[in-house]
Amino acid sequence: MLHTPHSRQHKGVALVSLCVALLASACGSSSKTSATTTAAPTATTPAAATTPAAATTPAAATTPAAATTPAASGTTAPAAGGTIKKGLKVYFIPKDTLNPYEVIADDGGTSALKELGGTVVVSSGTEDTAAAQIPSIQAAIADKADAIVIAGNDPDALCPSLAQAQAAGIKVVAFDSDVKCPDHLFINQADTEGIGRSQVDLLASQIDSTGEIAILSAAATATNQNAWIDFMKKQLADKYPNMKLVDVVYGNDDPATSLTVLQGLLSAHPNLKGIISPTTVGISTAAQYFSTHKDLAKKIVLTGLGLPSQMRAYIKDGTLKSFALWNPNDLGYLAGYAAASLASGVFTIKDGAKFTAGKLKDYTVSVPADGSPNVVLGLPQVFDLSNIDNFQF
Ligand code: RAM
Repeated sequence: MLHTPHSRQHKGVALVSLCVALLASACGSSSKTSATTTAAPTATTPAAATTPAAATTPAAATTPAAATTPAASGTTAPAAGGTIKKGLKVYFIPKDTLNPYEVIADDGGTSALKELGGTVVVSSGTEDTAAAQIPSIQAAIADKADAIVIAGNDPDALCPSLAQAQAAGIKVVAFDSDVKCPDHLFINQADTEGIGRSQVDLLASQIDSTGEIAILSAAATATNQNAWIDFMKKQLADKYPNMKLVDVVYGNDDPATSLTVLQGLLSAHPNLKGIISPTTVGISTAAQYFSTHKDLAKKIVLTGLGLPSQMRAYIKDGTLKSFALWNPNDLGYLAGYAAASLASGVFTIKDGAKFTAGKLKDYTVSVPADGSPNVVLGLPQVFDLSNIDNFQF
């Protein structure tokens, strides 16, 4: 399912609460209180996990202010019963600390814990690898964190470290990109199948469902992109016999690498009609390149998943027509509430378990036969010239 630009005008509140579904795809360091801090990585951490400079950080996401914030004193009573403990410490471990998307998501987590009287520590490496995240898991254990919220750079390689954390009593929540480890909850940004299939539909509608296409992805081990790509392939097989996927390249959510693999793609496939980049780093890199190579922009349709704040200029100058996303700030906020609720024993991870996520209201855990227990934030939104100015994240 997808929100299309004409389904509504954005009012600055959670996408999930306002949207009308129009299009259905098959769906099936140091820490201090009340502020996000970036933990100093351990000696084994590759590069310092620093908060990106303000210039590279997109405008703050549209989290509504005080009106929706629960009272700061006392405890917050979620619908499922039980109370969230004060003073919780939650480690947010994004894919990396430089990606503006991840920064916005982590900010959402910080807002959630602030509402709940706890703190967030943001810690990760600067490259999208499991190895760069493991020191941050170790730091969370050493720091006696109550919960870890992690965007997995790899589905399996983080499991031994996360198991150590769980053995130390730390609750584990994955968000954005899942891990295939036991006993954790996955906060999914939107239905995985719906994202994958609708990305292909978005491109198909602009290339007459015909021609060679390619994917510019993030890290080759990223669980989220790989799951979306699997459904893109299914959608192509099911609905678009005249579209041919000729290549998938991986830019590791690093702008320089994304540009290099994009240029390789373009020279290897001179007849390319379309590119899907299901990563905010990939699509913004490609859009920037196309905006200065107008011949390419005329010949090749670009779409994917992007931040409106990064893509606005390229929609306005006609480099691309449309792309999709959800509100990453809400994703982090929901993950923060889930982590705090789990750490407080408000709910346990089982099918049908319920918890309340502040301004985003109520969520129910579902346990699919072949995947992680999860909750889904909501529906993706399509952005184009008609609505791009309504979104600030
Ligand atoms: C990038 C990251 C992230 C993904 C978004 C759409 O920022 O790869 O994991 O969810 O794009």
